[in-house]
Amino acid sequence: MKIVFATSNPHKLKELKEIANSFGAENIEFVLPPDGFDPVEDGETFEANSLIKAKEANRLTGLPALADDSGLCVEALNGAPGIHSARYADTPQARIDKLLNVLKPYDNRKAKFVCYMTLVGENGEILFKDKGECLGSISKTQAGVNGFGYDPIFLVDGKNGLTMAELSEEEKNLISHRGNALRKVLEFIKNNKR
Ligand code: ITT
Repeated sequence: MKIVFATSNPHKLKELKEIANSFGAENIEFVLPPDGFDPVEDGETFEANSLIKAKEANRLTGLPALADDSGLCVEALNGAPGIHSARYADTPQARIDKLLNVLKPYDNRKAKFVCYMTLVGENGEILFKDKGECLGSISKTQAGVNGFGYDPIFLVDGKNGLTMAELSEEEKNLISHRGNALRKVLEFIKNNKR
């Protein structure tokens, strides 16, 4: 089956394909939305924004569509940057620098990555939605070059002080918010034989 993955973020697509392959979902072909895909993400939650993206990709293609709305939620900042993670500052490095700076006065560094996925069918109807999380904390300095976004400052719980960017792709996908969310979607698809 063909599913359009409602994203403009190439890092998400790469991870999605790797997670799907290791799940054994070779029967699913993920394609990207056409040029002009630029949904207005004006929802107030990850859930709302993932539905907006999935519906827009479905509208443009007539295909079933899957969207990932994700971000980093920091406890001491009441969940910020949260749904604004992609727009917290102008570049990935500026976003990291800003967060490290804002968090300087705080002892509580607890944080989590959240990924909300929504799958809509050919007619735009919601087939499945669920979320995945990955718990950790924000480091004081950045480390590692793998992954993307905030990975170099996210210390993964249970990984002996390693940041997400110091894990291999396979290790990240096994424990990441995206991996945890996508495996639920793939289970749903498998059980519903679509
Ligand atoms: P699309 O909306 O086109 O899918 P986007 O990057 O704008 O791409 P989001 O609105 O969902 O996507 O914002 C997600 C942001 O959260 C992303 O740009 C990163 O800054 C951060 N993020 C999400 N998952 C991450 C991960 O696995 N590692 C590091 N940062 C992540």
